[in-house]
Amino acid sequence: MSPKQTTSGSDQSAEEDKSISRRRLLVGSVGAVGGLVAAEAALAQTAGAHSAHTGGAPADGTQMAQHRTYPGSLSNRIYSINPVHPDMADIAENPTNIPPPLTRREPATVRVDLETKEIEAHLDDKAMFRFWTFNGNVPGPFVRVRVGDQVEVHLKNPEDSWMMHNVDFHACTGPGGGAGATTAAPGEERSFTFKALNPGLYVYHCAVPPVALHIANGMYGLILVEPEDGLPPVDREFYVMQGEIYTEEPFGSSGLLTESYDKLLNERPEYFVFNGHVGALTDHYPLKAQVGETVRIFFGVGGPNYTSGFHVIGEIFDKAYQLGSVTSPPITDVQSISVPPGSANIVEFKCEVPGRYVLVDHALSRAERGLAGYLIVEGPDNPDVFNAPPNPHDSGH
Ligand SMILES: [Cu+2]
Repeated sequence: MSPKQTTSGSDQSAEEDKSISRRRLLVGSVGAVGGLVAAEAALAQTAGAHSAHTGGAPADGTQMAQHRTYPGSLSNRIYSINPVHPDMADIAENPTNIPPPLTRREPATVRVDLETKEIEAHLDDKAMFRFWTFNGNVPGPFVRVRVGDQVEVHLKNPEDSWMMHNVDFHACTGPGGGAGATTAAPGEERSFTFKALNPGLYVYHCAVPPVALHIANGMYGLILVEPEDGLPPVDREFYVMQGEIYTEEPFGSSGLLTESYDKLLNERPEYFVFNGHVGALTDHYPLKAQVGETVRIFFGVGGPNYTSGFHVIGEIFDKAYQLGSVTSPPITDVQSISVPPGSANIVEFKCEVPGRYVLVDHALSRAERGLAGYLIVEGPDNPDVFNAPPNPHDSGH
Protein backbone atom coordinates (compact mmCIF):
# COMPACT_ATOMS: atom_id res chain seq x y z
CA MET A 1 0.00 0.00 0.00
CA SER A 2 1.65 3.17 -1.11
CA PRO A 3 1.47 5.98 1.39
CA LYS A 4 0.72 8.36 -1.47
CA GLN A 5 -2.65 6.74 -1.75
CA THR A 6 -3.72 8.16 1.54
CA THR A 7 -3.43 11.64 0.19
CA SER A 8 -4.75 10.96 -3.26
CA GLY A 9 -7.63 8.87 -1.95
CA SER A 10 -8.78 11.65 0.31
CA ASP A 11 -8.48 14.37 -2.29
CA GLN A 12 -10.32 12.68 -5.09
CA SER A 13 -13.73 13.85 -6.05
CA ALA A 14 -14.24 11.91 -9.30
CA GLU A 15 -15.61 8.38 -8.97
CA GLU A 16 -13.21 7.23 -11.67
CA ASP A 17 -10.19 8.22 -9.67
CA LYS A 18 -11.55 6.41 -6.65
CA SER A 19 -11.96 3.15 -8.50
CA ILE A 20 -8.46 3.39 -9.92
CA SER A 21 -7.07 4.02 -6.50
CA ARG A 22 -9.03 1.17 -4.98
CA ARG A 23 -7.88 -1.23 -7.69
CA ARG A 24 -4.29 -0.21 -7.11
CA LEU A 25 -4.72 -0.94 -3.44
CA LEU A 26 -6.22 -4.36 -3.96
CA VAL A 27 -3.51 -5.32 -6.41
CA GLY A 28 -0.83 -3.85 -4.27
CA SER A 29 -1.39 -5.68 -1.05
CA VAL A 30 -3.16 -8.91 -0.23
CA GLY A 31 -3.04 -8.04 3.44
CA ALA A 32 -5.01 -4.91 2.84
CA VAL A 33 -8.08 -6.82 1.68
CA GLY A 34 -8.78 -8.04 5.18
CA GLY A 35 -8.34 -4.50 6.31
CA LEU A 36 -10.99 -3.30 3.92
CA VAL A 37 -13.50 -5.82 5.17
CA ALA A 38 -12.84 -4.88 8.76
CA ALA A 39 -12.95 -1.24 7.76
CA GLU A 40 -16.55 -1.34 6.59
CA ALA A 41 -17.64 -2.71 9.93
CA ALA A 42 -15.46 -0.33 11.87
CA LEU A 43 -16.71 2.74 10.08
CA ALA A 44 -20.27 1.54 10.51
CA GLN A 45 -19.75 1.22 14.21
CA THR A 46 -18.16 4.61 14.43
CA ALA A 47 -21.02 6.08 12.44
CA GLY A 48 -23.51 4.39 14.72
CA ALA A 49 -21.95 5.98 17.75
CA HIS A 50 -22.16 9.39 16.15
CA SER A 51 -25.79 8.85 15.23
CA ALA A 52 -26.55 8.22 18.85
CA HIS A 53 -24.98 11.52 19.75
CA THR A 54 -26.88 13.42 17.10
CA GLY A 55 -30.25 11.98 17.95
CA GLY A 56 -30.26 9.52 15.05
CA ALA A 57 -29.75 12.08 12.32
CA PRO A 58 -27.83 10.65 9.40
CA ALA A 59 -24.16 11.16 10.09
CA ASP A 60 -21.65 11.73 7.32
CA GLY A 61 -19.98 8.52 8.43
CA THR A 62 -23.09 6.52 7.58
CA GLN A 63 -22.70 7.32 3.92
CA MET A 64 -19.09 6.30 3.95
CA ALA A 65 -19.93 2.97 5.49
CA GLN A 66 -22.49 2.20 2.81
CA HIS A 67 -20.65 3.24 -0.29
CA ARG A 68 -17.04 4.01 0.18
CA THR A 69 -13.88 2.65 1.52
CA TYR A 70 -11.08 5.10 1.17
CA PRO A 71 -8.04 3.18 0.01
CA GLY A 72 -5.18 3.45 2.39
CA SER A 73 -7.27 5.16 5.03
CA LEU A 74 -5.74 4.42 8.38
CA SER A 75 -9.04 4.69 10.16
CA ASN A 76 -9.65 1.52 8.21
CA ARG A 77 -6.32 -0.05 8.99
CA ILE A 78 -6.19 0.75 12.68
CA TYR A 79 -9.11 -1.55 13.25
CA SER A 80 -7.46 -4.50 11.57
CA ILE A 81 -3.74 -4.52 12.16
CA ASN A 82 -2.22 -6.47 14.97
CA PRO A 83 0.67 -4.38 16.18
CA VAL A 84 2.13 -7.00 18.48
CA HIS A 85 5.33 -8.27 16.91
CA PRO A 86 7.18 -10.67 19.18
CA ASP A 87 10.28 -10.30 17.00
CA MET A 88 10.44 -6.50 17.34
CA ALA A 89 11.12 -4.30 20.34
CA ASP A 90 8.06 -2.49 21.58
CA ILE A 91 7.95 0.85 23.35
CA ALA A 92 4.20 1.18 23.95
CA GLU A 93 3.34 2.05 27.54
CA ASN A 94 0.56 -0.05 29.04
CA PRO A 95 -2.17 2.48 29.94
CA THR A 96 -2.94 0.58 33.16
CA ASN A 97 0.65 0.94 34.34
CA ILE A 98 -0.13 3.54 37.03
CA PRO A 99 0.88 3.45 40.69
CA PRO A 100 -2.19 3.13 42.95
CA PRO A 101 -3.65 6.19 44.68
CA LEU A 102 -1.58 7.29 47.66
CA THR A 103 -2.96 6.40 51.05
CA ARG A 104 -0.41 8.19 53.21
CA ARG A 105 -1.35 11.65 54.46
CA GLU A 106 2.14 12.84 55.34
CA PRO A 107 4.84 14.10 52.97
CA ALA A 108 7.59 11.68 52.01
CA THR A 109 10.68 11.48 49.84
CA VAL A 110 9.91 9.72 46.59
CA ARG A 111 12.73 8.37 44.45
CA VAL A 112 12.20 8.46 40.67
CA ASP A 113 14.63 6.50 38.50
CA LEU A 114 14.74 7.40 34.82
CA GLU A 115 16.91 5.71 32.23
CA THR A 116 17.09 7.37 28.81
CA LYS A 117 17.00 4.37 26.50
CA GLU A 118 17.20 4.75 22.72
CA ILE A 119 15.45 1.80 21.15
CA GLU A 120 14.67 0.69 17.61
CA ALA A 121 11.09 -0.51 17.88
CA HIS A 122 8.07 -0.88 15.68
CA LEU A 123 6.10 2.22 14.73
CA ASP A 124 3.26 0.39 13.02
CA ASP A 125 2.78 -3.03 11.47
CA LYS A 126 5.62 -2.58 8.99
CA ALA A 127 7.81 0.33 10.03
CA MET A 128 10.51 0.63 12.68
CA PHE A 129 11.79 3.82 14.28
CA ARG A 130 14.61 4.71 16.66
CA PHE A 131 12.65 6.00 19.66
CA TRP A 132 14.24 7.96 22.49
CA THR A 133 12.51 6.98 25.72
CA PHE A 134 12.39 7.22 29.48
CA ASN A 135 12.74 3.64 30.78
CA GLY A 136 12.03 2.06 27.41
CA ASN A 137 8.42 3.17 27.05
CA VAL A 138 6.46 6.00 25.45
CA PRO A 139 5.21 7.77 27.42
CA GLY A 140 7.71 7.32 30.25
CA PRO A 141 6.68 6.00 33.66
CA PHE A 142 3.67 7.57 35.38
CA VAL A 143 5.03 9.26 38.49
CA ARG A 144 2.66 9.68 41.43
CA VAL A 145 3.52 11.88 44.42
CA ARG A 146 1.69 13.98 46.96
CA VAL A 147 1.86 17.73 47.47
CA GLY A 148 4.71 18.51 49.86
CA ASP A 149 6.75 15.45 48.86
CA GLN A 150 10.44 15.67 48.09
CA VAL A 151 10.97 14.14 44.64
CA GLU A 152 14.45 12.69 44.22
CA VAL A 153 15.15 12.29 40.51
CA HIS A 154 17.92 10.03 39.25
CA LEU A 155 18.59 10.14 35.53
CA LYS A 156 20.91 7.63 33.90
CA ASN A 157 21.95 7.87 30.26
CA PRO A 158 23.20 4.43 29.15
CA GLU A 159 26.58 3.93 27.46
CA ASP A 160 25.03 2.90 24.17
CA SER A 161 23.00 6.11 23.71
CA TRP A 162 23.82 8.36 20.77
CA MET A 163 22.51 11.54 22.39
CA MET A 164 22.69 13.56 25.59
CA HIS A 165 19.42 13.61 27.56
CA ASN A 166 17.87 15.20 30.64
CA VAL A 167 14.46 15.76 32.21
CA ASP A 168 12.35 18.87 32.80
CA PHE A 169 9.49 18.30 35.26
CA HIS A 170 6.68 20.80 34.88
CA ALA A 171 5.74 19.95 38.47
CA CYS A 172 9.10 21.35 39.64
CA THR A 173 9.73 24.91 40.76
CA GLY A 174 13.35 25.68 39.88
CA PRO A 175 15.57 26.41 36.86
CA GLY A 176 14.69 24.34 33.83
CA GLY A 177 12.49 22.07 35.92
CA GLY A 178 15.71 20.16 36.56
CA ALA A 179 16.88 20.05 32.95
CA GLY A 180 20.25 21.63 33.60
CA ALA A 181 20.81 19.56 36.70
CA THR A 182 20.15 16.29 34.92
CA THR A 183 21.84 16.79 31.54
CA ALA A 184 23.83 13.62 31.01
CA ALA A 185 26.07 12.39 28.21
CA PRO A 186 25.99 8.70 27.32
CA GLY A 187 27.35 6.74 30.27
CA GLU A 188 26.62 9.49 32.81
CA GLU A 189 24.20 9.68 35.72
CA ARG A 190 22.75 12.83 37.35
CA SER A 191 20.31 13.61 40.12
CA PHE A 192 18.44 16.45 41.80
CA THR A 193 15.62 16.91 44.27
CA PHE A 194 12.57 19.15 44.11
CA LYS A 195 9.65 19.77 46.40
CA ALA A 196 6.21 19.24 44.84
CA LEU A 197 4.63 22.56 45.80
CA ASN A 198 1.59 22.60 43.51
CA PRO A 199 -0.91 19.77 43.13
CA GLY A 200 -1.97 18.84 39.60
CA LEU A 201 -1.21 16.67 36.59
CA TYR A 202 2.00 17.74 34.88
CA VAL A 203 4.06 16.78 31.85
CA TYR A 204 7.73 15.93 32.07
CA HIS A 205 10.02 15.73 29.06
CA CYS A 206 13.59 15.77 27.85
CA ALA A 207 14.84 19.31 27.24
CA VAL A 208 18.16 18.81 25.48
CA PRO A 209 18.27 20.96 22.32
CA PRO A 210 16.69 20.61 19.89
CA VAL A 211 14.02 20.01 22.51
CA ALA A 212 11.26 19.44 19.97
CA LEU A 213 13.25 16.55 18.50
CA HIS A 214 13.79 14.84 21.85
CA ILE A 215 10.09 15.14 22.61
CA ALA A 216 8.97 14.00 19.16
CA ASN A 217 11.16 10.93 19.42
CA GLY A 218 9.34 9.86 22.58
CA MET A 219 10.79 11.60 25.62
CA TYR A 220 7.73 12.66 27.61
CA GLY A 221 5.54 11.44 30.46
CA LEU A 222 3.19 12.55 33.24
CA ILE A 223 3.62 13.21 36.95
CA LEU A 224 0.57 13.49 39.19
CA VAL A 225 0.97 15.59 42.31
CA GLU A 226 -1.98 14.53 44.42
CA PRO A 227 -3.66 17.16 46.57
CA GLU A 228 -3.55 16.57 50.35
CA ASP A 229 -6.71 14.50 50.35
CA GLY A 230 -6.04 12.74 47.07
CA LEU A 231 -8.46 12.48 44.16
CA PRO A 232 -11.98 11.06 44.48
CA PRO A 233 -11.94 7.27 44.17
CA VAL A 234 -12.81 5.69 40.80
CA ASP A 235 -12.92 2.08 39.63
CA ARG A 236 -10.25 2.33 36.94
CA GLU A 237 -7.46 4.70 36.01
CA PHE A 238 -5.69 4.92 32.66
CA TYR A 239 -2.61 6.71 31.35
CA VAL A 240 -2.74 8.03 27.78
CA MET A 241 -0.46 10.48 25.98
CA GLN A 242 -0.49 11.89 22.48
CA GLY A 243 2.55 12.57 20.34
CA GLU A 244 3.73 13.24 16.80
CA ILE A 245 6.45 11.48 14.84
CA TYR A 246 8.34 13.14 12.01
CA THR A 247 9.92 10.84 9.44
CA GLU A 248 11.65 11.48 6.12
CA GLU A 249 9.63 8.66 4.62
CA PRO A 250 5.94 9.28 4.01
CA PHE A 251 3.31 7.82 6.30
CA GLY A 252 2.81 4.12 5.66
CA SER A 253 6.38 3.35 4.58
CA SER A 254 8.16 0.11 5.47
CA GLY A 255 11.44 -0.61 7.17
CA LEU A 256 13.52 1.45 9.56
CA LEU A 257 12.40 5.06 9.12
CA THR A 258 14.56 8.17 9.50
CA GLU A 259 13.62 11.17 11.60
CA SER A 260 13.03 14.40 9.65
CA TYR A 261 14.28 17.60 11.20
CA ASP A 262 12.81 19.68 8.35
CA LYS A 263 9.33 18.30 8.85
CA LEU A 264 9.71 18.82 12.59
CA LEU A 265 10.54 22.50 12.12
CA ASN A 266 7.65 22.86 9.70
CA GLU A 267 5.32 21.00 12.08
CA ARG A 268 4.40 18.42 9.45
CA PRO A 269 4.35 15.04 11.21
CA GLU A 270 3.84 11.84 9.27
CA TYR A 271 2.46 9.92 12.26
CA PHE A 272 0.29 10.73 15.27
CA VAL A 273 0.31 8.24 18.14
CA PHE A 274 -1.27 7.42 21.47
CA ASN A 275 1.23 5.73 23.81
CA GLY A 276 4.08 5.58 21.39
CA HIS A 277 3.16 3.68 18.26
CA VAL A 278 0.30 3.15 15.84
CA GLY A 279 -2.09 0.61 17.33
CA ALA A 280 -0.68 0.80 20.87
CA LEU A 281 -4.13 1.36 22.36
CA THR A 282 -6.22 -0.60 19.85
CA ASP A 283 -5.29 -4.26 19.49
CA HIS A 284 -2.24 -4.06 21.73
CA TYR A 285 -3.34 -2.43 25.00
CA PRO A 286 -7.03 -1.55 24.66
CA LEU A 287 -8.50 0.09 27.74
CA LYS A 288 -11.02 -2.23 29.45
CA ALA A 289 -13.84 -1.58 31.89
CA GLN A 290 -17.15 -3.03 33.05
CA VAL A 291 -20.61 -1.53 32.76
CA GLY A 292 -21.30 0.49 35.90
CA GLU A 293 -17.65 1.34 36.55
CA THR A 294 -16.22 4.81 36.74
CA VAL A 295 -13.18 5.51 34.62
CA ARG A 296 -10.50 8.17 34.94
CA ILE A 297 -8.11 8.95 32.10
CA PHE A 298 -4.96 10.90 32.80
CA PHE A 299 -4.46 12.43 29.37
CA GLY A 300 -1.38 14.39 28.38
CA VAL A 301 0.07 15.84 25.21
CA GLY A 302 3.78 15.40 24.69
CA GLY A 303 3.43 16.78 21.20
CA PRO A 304 5.72 18.56 20.64
CA ASN A 305 3.46 20.75 18.54
CA TYR A 306 -0.19 19.79 18.18
CA THR A 307 -3.04 20.63 20.53
CA SER A 308 -5.38 17.67 20.97
CA GLY A 309 -9.16 17.77 20.81
CA PHE A 310 -9.38 14.61 22.88
CA HIS A 311 -12.70 12.79 22.59
CA VAL A 312 -14.06 9.33 23.32
CA ILE A 313 -16.57 8.44 20.61
CA GLY A 314 -19.86 7.48 22.26
CA GLU A 315 -19.02 8.82 25.71
CA ILE A 316 -19.41 12.13 27.51
CA PHE A 317 -16.91 13.22 30.14
CA ASP A 318 -18.82 13.70 33.40
CA LYS A 319 -15.86 15.69 34.70
CA ALA A 320 -12.78 17.28 33.14
CA TYR A 321 -10.01 18.87 35.16
CA GLN A 322 -8.97 21.57 32.75
CA LEU A 323 -5.25 21.91 32.04
CA GLY A 324 -4.56 19.35 34.74
CA SER A 325 -5.63 21.61 37.61
CA VAL A 326 -7.01 19.60 40.53
CA THR A 327 -7.46 22.62 42.79
CA SER A 328 -10.05 24.21 40.47
CA PRO A 329 -13.48 22.57 40.26
CA PRO A 330 -13.71 20.29 37.22
CA ILE A 331 -15.99 21.32 34.40
CA THR A 332 -18.87 18.91 33.89
CA ASP A 333 -20.64 17.19 30.97
CA VAL A 334 -18.06 17.72 28.26
CA GLN A 335 -17.78 16.19 24.78
CA SER A 336 -14.15 16.99 23.88
CA ILE A 337 -11.32 18.65 25.72
CA SER A 338 -8.60 20.87 24.34
CA VAL A 339 -5.14 19.93 25.57
CA PRO A 340 -2.20 22.00 24.40
CA PRO A 341 1.32 20.60 24.07
CA GLY A 342 3.08 20.31 27.40
CA SER A 343 -0.20 20.11 29.27
CA ALA A 344 -2.68 17.55 30.53
CA ASN A 345 -6.23 16.94 31.63
CA ILE A 346 -8.02 14.42 33.80
CA VAL A 347 -11.35 13.15 32.51
CA GLU A 348 -13.83 10.97 34.38
CA PHE A 349 -16.98 9.23 33.25
CA LYS A 350 -19.18 6.29 34.10
CA CYS A 351 -19.49 3.39 31.67
CA GLU A 352 -23.24 2.92 31.20
CA VAL A 353 -23.48 0.87 28.01
CA PRO A 354 -21.36 -2.07 26.80
CA GLY A 355 -19.47 -1.70 23.53
CA ARG A 356 -16.31 -0.47 21.92
CA TYR A 357 -15.56 3.20 22.32
CA VAL A 358 -12.85 4.84 20.24
CA LEU A 359 -10.39 7.32 21.72
CA VAL A 360 -9.52 10.01 19.20
CA ASP A 361 -8.27 13.51 18.71
CA HIS A 362 -11.35 15.02 17.02
CA ALA A 363 -9.02 16.63 14.53
CA LEU A 364 -9.82 13.38 12.77
CA SER A 365 -7.36 13.63 9.92
CA ARG A 366 -4.91 12.48 12.57
CA ALA A 367 -6.76 9.17 12.85
CA GLU A 368 -5.62 8.59 9.27
CA ARG A 369 -2.06 8.95 10.52
CA GLY A 370 -2.31 6.51 13.38
CA LEU A 371 -4.14 8.23 16.21
CA ALA A 372 -6.80 6.00 17.79
CA GLY A 373 -7.37 3.82 20.83
CA TYR A 374 -10.13 1.61 22.19
CA LEU A 375 -12.06 1.46 25.41
CA ILE A 376 -13.83 -1.89 25.57
CA VAL A 377 -16.76 -1.89 27.99
CA GLU A 378 -18.23 -5.28 28.88
CA GLY A 379 -21.40 -6.10 30.77
CA PRO A 380 -25.15 -6.29 30.41
CA ASP A 381 -27.02 -4.19 27.86
CA ASN A 382 -28.64 -1.04 29.13
CA PRO A 383 -31.57 -0.46 26.76
CA ASP A 384 -32.88 2.41 28.81
CA VAL A 385 -29.75 4.38 27.91
CA PHE A 386 -28.99 2.95 24.47
CA ASN A 387 -31.37 0.80 22.49
CA ALA A 388 -30.71 0.09 18.82
CA PRO A 389 -32.32 -2.47 16.47
CA PRO A 390 -29.92 -4.80 14.64
CA ASN A 391 -28.15 -3.20 11.70
CA PRO A 392 -26.28 -5.35 9.16
CA HIS A 393 -23.76 -2.57 8.75
CA ASP A 394 -22.95 -2.56 12.46
CA SER A 395 -20.08 -4.83 13.50
CA GLY A 396 -21.68 -5.25 16.92
CA HIS A 397 -20.02 -4.85 20.25
CU1 LIG B 1 16.61 13.56 25.20
